[in-house]
Amino acid sequence: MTDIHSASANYIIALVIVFVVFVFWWLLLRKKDRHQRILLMGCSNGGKTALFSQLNFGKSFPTYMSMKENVGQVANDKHRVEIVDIPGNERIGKNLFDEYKNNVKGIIFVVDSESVQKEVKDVAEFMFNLLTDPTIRATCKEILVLCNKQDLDSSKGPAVVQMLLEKELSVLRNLKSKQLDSTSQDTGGKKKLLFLGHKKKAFEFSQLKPINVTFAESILTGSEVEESKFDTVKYWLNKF
Ligand SMILES: Nc1nc2c(ncn2[C@@H]2O[C@H](COP(=O)(O)OP(=O)(O)O)[C@@H](O)[C@H]2O)c(=O)[nH]1
Ligand SMILES: [Mg+2]
Repeated sequence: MTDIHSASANYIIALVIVFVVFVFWWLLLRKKDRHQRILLMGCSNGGKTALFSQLNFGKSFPTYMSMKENVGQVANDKHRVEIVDIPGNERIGKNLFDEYKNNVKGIIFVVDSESVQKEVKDVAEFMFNLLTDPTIRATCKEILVLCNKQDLDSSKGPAVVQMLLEKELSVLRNLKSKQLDSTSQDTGGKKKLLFLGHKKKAFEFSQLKPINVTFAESILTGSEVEESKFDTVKYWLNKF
């Protein structure tokens, strides 16, 4: 009799333990799910790490060529969002991007507005790969193109950066789809690449709907870090 009692008591205790573990696990998952992840992306030297430092520590430190990601939590008006600074370096950046690209709700694409005209092919190629990534297209709803280094005399403003990128992305998407057509014919394969924008029109960022693309300017280092301009980023972060 006592044996039966102690066996059923053990059984109940085991059930309670399983239940408690399950509840903890569920709460943990829910907490993780509520994380809104924002990626800082763009070619090297644009100012991603300077932005990461400004958002996390309120100032920027001297930066080095980044080899690994920086991950931080930044509070907007409602809650905390996760900010991940991915290095622009091609090989390291690609691996880290693959690691962090799930569940991305927004991207801040940082552009060096001083060198953008000269390096527009590289910047557009970087952006093209990002905008045609199926995982990003499935979850990301907001992109802020931050035209940084506005303190430098020869920097281009957001309207010019937008025009340069739209022009280059138009050329690039046609080139890529032609390349893909010829390789698919060679191999008889049916590889599909997401076509950027409308087929019969020159590319414009507005064609990416439901992804909202906003352009803004910033100064992230030196004595000219202007609060008012940096506020654009904080305002944008409130969308999440
Ligand atoms: N003049 C100027 N330099 C900046 C600005 N933002 C960043 N930098 C500098 O640009 C360089 C690259 O910045 P970093 O944040 O490392 O770029 P990342 O490679 O995109 O992470 C550093 O020397 C920064 O001090 C800015 O607004 N104005
Ligand atoms: Mg960096």
